[in-house]
Amino acid sequence: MTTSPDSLSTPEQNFYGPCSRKIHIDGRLHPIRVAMREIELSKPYSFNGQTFTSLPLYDTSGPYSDPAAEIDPEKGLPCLRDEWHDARPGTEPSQKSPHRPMNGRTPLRGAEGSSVTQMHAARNGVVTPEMEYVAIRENQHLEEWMETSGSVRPPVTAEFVRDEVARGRAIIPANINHPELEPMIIGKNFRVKINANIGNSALGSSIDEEVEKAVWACRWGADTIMDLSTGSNIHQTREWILRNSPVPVGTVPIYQALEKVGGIAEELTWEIYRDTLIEQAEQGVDYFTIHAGVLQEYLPAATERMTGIVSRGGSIMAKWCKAHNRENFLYSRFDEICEILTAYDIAISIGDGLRPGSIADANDEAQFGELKTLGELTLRAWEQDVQVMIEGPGHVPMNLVAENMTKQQEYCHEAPFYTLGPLVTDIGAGYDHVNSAIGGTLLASLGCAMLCYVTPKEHLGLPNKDDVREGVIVHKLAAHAADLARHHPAAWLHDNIMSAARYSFAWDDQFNLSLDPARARKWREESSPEAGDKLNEERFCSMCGPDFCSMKKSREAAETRQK
Ligand code: IRN
Ligand code: FE2
Repeated sequence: MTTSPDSLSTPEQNFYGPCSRKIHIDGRLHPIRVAMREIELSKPYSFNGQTFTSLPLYDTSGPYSDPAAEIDPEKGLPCLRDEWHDARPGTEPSQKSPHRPMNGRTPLRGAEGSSVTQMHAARNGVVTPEMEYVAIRENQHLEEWMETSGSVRPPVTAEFVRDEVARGRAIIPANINHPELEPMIIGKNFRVKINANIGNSALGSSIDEEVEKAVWACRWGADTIMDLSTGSNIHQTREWILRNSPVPVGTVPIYQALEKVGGIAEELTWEIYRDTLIEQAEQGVDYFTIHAGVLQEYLPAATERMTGIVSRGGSIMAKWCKAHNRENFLYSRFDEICEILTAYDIAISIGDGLRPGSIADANDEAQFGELKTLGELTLRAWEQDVQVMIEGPGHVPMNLVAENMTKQQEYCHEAPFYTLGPLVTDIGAGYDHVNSAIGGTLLASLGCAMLCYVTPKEHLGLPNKDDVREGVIVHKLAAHAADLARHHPAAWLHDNIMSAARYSFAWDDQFNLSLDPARARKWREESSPEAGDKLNEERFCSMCGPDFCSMKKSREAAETRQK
């Protein structure tokens, strides 16, 4: 495999600029080192009696933002989690799948009769290294600031994480066969997360391109990625992505199962599906989307809709049910599926096969009927200590968004909600990433735990690397806006420092603190080409020019008053 030189190495490796550095915070309970990215500020900023000369930020980029890291996609990332669990209790080497992973590890599985899930540990009172990792990552180290900022949110301790996982209100997707992963948590009491979908289709893209998109998605801020590959080389593409991914990787296994039967839905069988689950489980996939709620009884209502069934997985299962006149095997075999998931600690993301694909179909009988079934399945998965999240819509007008959140929480017993947007209108083609971020911000501010990104190519074509960037950054923005609305103290601190920097014309700090520092810096430079080295000293920008800068004027007024 070849990788173009500008894609994985310096200076682009440090996309965040020279004032960003990698720091590590040691665990207290376990031998973990939690990676964060720290921004060195050009001067001190004070709020509530606390002074900041640097700001540690939540970081999804793994080794990819560490200029010192040696990155070779053929070798994959270091197996970080292997060092935390010397011998994983309750596991045994597995030979269930004929494939061997590129990292040279023999795949593990839970020994007969033992569950290796985070939920199982949590319910038995055990704080795992993964739980401590996410507690620190979610800004436990800003304790002092949390106190002085009068935060109304519960402090994120390792014990709090354990409790949230035990009661199913949060999940830590971390397959025991994905040791390269830096653990993260999805739940309404934590930072809002975003997922980036990548993967090839029958009509385009190569393994190289998909790995490059995955790596860049992590650099730009994706908290998880999903490999939705269809077409050729599905197994290999996923292998390369997993071995190079510091974030959890999700898949929709029915896509690969469908490839195995030549794309003919009627020919799918439980046995083919089961073997696909095991193949992917042993590679290290961290969560599976499973469309188990598409039941025969909901199909008539879905057929009468404006846009029918728009979920790929949902339409495959609906076709199978109709052809055989039998209940969806993902539903009838659900307990057996869960048994497989417990052996590898794979989280289930129960699919919304009947999500509305148009404004006209939002919040209809088919959608909410399925949602009730997803709640029933949640309880069945929890019986086996399987971690669950619930997928949500789709296309929903703003006035119907809130009802989605309340019904999901009620029907699904507070399991985390993971939604595609929602898109708040059907006419956004070319701008559907913004369309999705509008609905996503509202839903996340009401308690949605993770947003699935949408790119500008939605409804039009397979996204390329630039589309991935737009999609990730715009949804990061949505997630952060929701964190602010939900009084996340670390999010507020970030914004406060940014505004202080803006008010004092500290340009470098403004670039470094923004979600896309490279673009902010580039556009600023382009707007004042004549300024050269003096750019950083300018106390205005080309938007208003020197005589109309309101910030400049109001600062001058304040300074005159002080004299
Ligand atoms: C997220 C919420 N609702 C759907 N999603 C994502 O859509 C899901 O996680 C996966 O990435 C993709 C599945 O699409 P289909 O098969 O439901 O169309
Ligand atoms: Fe759509």
